[in-house]
Amino acid sequence: MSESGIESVLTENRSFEAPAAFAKAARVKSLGEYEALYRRADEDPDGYWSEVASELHWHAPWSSLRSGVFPDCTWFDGGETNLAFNCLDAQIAKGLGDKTAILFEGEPGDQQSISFSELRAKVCQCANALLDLGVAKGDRVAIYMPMIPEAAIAMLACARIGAVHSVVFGGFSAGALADRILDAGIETVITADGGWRRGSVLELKKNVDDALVTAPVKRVLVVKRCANPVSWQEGRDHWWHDRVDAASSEHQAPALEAEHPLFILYTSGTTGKPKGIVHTTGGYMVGAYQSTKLVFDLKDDDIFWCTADVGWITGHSYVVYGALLNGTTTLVYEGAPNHPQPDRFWELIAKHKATILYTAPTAIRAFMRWGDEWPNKHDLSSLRLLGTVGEPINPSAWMWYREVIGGERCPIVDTWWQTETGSIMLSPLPGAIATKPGSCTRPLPGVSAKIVDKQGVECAANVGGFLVIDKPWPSMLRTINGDHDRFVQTYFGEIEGKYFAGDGARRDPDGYFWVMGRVDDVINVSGHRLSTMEVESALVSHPKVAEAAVVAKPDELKGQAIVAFVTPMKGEKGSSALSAELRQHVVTQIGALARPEEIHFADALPKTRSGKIMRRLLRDLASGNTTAGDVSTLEDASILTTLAAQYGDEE
Ligand code: 7RM
Repeated sequence: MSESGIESVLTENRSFEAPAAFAKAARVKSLGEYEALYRRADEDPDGYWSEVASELHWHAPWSSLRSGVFPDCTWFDGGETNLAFNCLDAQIAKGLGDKTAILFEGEPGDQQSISFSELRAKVCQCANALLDLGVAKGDRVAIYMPMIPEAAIAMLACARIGAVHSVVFGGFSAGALADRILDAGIETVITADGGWRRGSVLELKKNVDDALVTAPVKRVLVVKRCANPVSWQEGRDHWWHDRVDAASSEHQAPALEAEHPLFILYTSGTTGKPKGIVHTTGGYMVGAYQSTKLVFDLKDDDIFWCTADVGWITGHSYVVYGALLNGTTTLVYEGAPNHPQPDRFWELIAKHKATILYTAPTAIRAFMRWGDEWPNKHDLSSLRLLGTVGEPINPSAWMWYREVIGGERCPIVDTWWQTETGSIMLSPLPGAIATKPGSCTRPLPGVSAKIVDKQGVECAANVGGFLVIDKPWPSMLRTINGDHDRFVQTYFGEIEGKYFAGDGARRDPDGYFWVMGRVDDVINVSGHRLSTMEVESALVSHPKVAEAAVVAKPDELKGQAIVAFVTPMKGEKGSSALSAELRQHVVTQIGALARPEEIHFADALPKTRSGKIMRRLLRDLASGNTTAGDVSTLEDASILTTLAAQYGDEE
């Protein structure tokens, strides 16, 4: 048995109860209460979701709670609401006007505390500025910003006027931004002159300028963040401080139909082209609201820190919408976790008295490696709850998180979900569900998750299978932008009548879910989703490349690392210079997150008789000479390979 296998046996049956005081104060206080709530939601989903939705403000009530069946479901038909109104005006009406909504710290150390009233004023100003510039309901707006309050303000302003936002992570290249602008039909880009990252300026406006050469838009709104010189196109480019600061801070939030599109967020699938996942107003709002409240067991005085960038779904649902919908203070930090030193996160927690920390396993593994002395220098006693998301967490990182960051008193919520699901699907409810290191435990009330085989038959305990959701939920994606057939085929074409997430998982005899990883060609590098084909397309777009195959290998820090096998064009030779050139080419095409860790040159790639590249062989090759460490604990390679073969991407 491998070292990682031993660890998994040792930890699998360790379970941790929350401290009694935590459970006593929790919204859901015991396993029995959770199970009763779960059963209730399962037996009467309409009753359950209508109760949840009624806690929010509706300009007009829905006439039908849910219509249709997979894949074409709609929620709250006839209902009208406004997400930004619920995040802001409704909180102010509850008396929270003076409460801090956004607590911000920039990488250079600048701070802002923005109350709900102030945030509403800023959002209204931005909404009015967008309207003045000609942005209308239904128009698509790209947001390409650093993690500064203006990013959240821009999102909320779009939501307020019914413009559909598409946030593009600031780490994506100009090329990736251009692809998204074209696919989403973007007419307006909101950006900044730059953002701070490890002491240097991330040149966002410059990337926008480069993207607009091939993907022109009508207007660009630019926040001055770094006093960084930028080039300017009169008539197209507008400064935020000219337009937004001058606009009125009064704006009546219009009633928007529940199914009005709220945002498009691109995520990688199995092909070379990222998918524009479409979420709609009412259902997404209900999912983000309820999941934040239950999973993080929110209290009035919480300071909630979700470290994700707003360029990812986690930033959408938990930095911005879920927190504000619950009237919770959300902490926003602009920069790197190790700038100026590896204790920046712990310094922030101590300074701002954060009570909840929600971050990714890859970050936890980096902190582990940097050493306990960094967290130990700081008073982390304000923390009461910890969360993880984005990839399977190896039990040793989980234990470190619990002991060193949580002081053994904070429950850990390991939350499984996806861009497509909109909100958390599987997670412990802290206080009610005992945790096991590496398991995301049980489904949230209202979520019907199963492990099935290819025929859709439920697997026995501990037998690996496909993770599916077999009943509609409010925050599910509605379509893929511009490609409804692909939506139907991708998510509902694999397993009859069920939403297939792309992950392999098993359930233990206690009913706990253990997610092992993707069974398709999606890879997960530091919690970032990429497709092998996307990286392959980037490589073959280079003139010296004839053919490329990309696979992932286990990586102790990143979870998975990208390994590329490249056949150079006739007359070209593989060399370290070419390798460096190709790695840089991928960065330019997609972004630094897709940079291959290794490039191997080969005269030919191994293929089957039918001409398919034998990825399994390449995967074995790529992983063979590495020590798997404990990162592969959950990612039981053999089970995944078997599942992948059933799934059909292998010979
Ligand atoms: C929220 C997010 C989704 C993919 C998903 C999984 C993996 C996410 C966990 C996880 C194991 C977890 N959205 N994943 N959370 N795997 N345990 N708690 O990450 O669309 O970017 O990625 O991430 O493979 O399918 S995402």
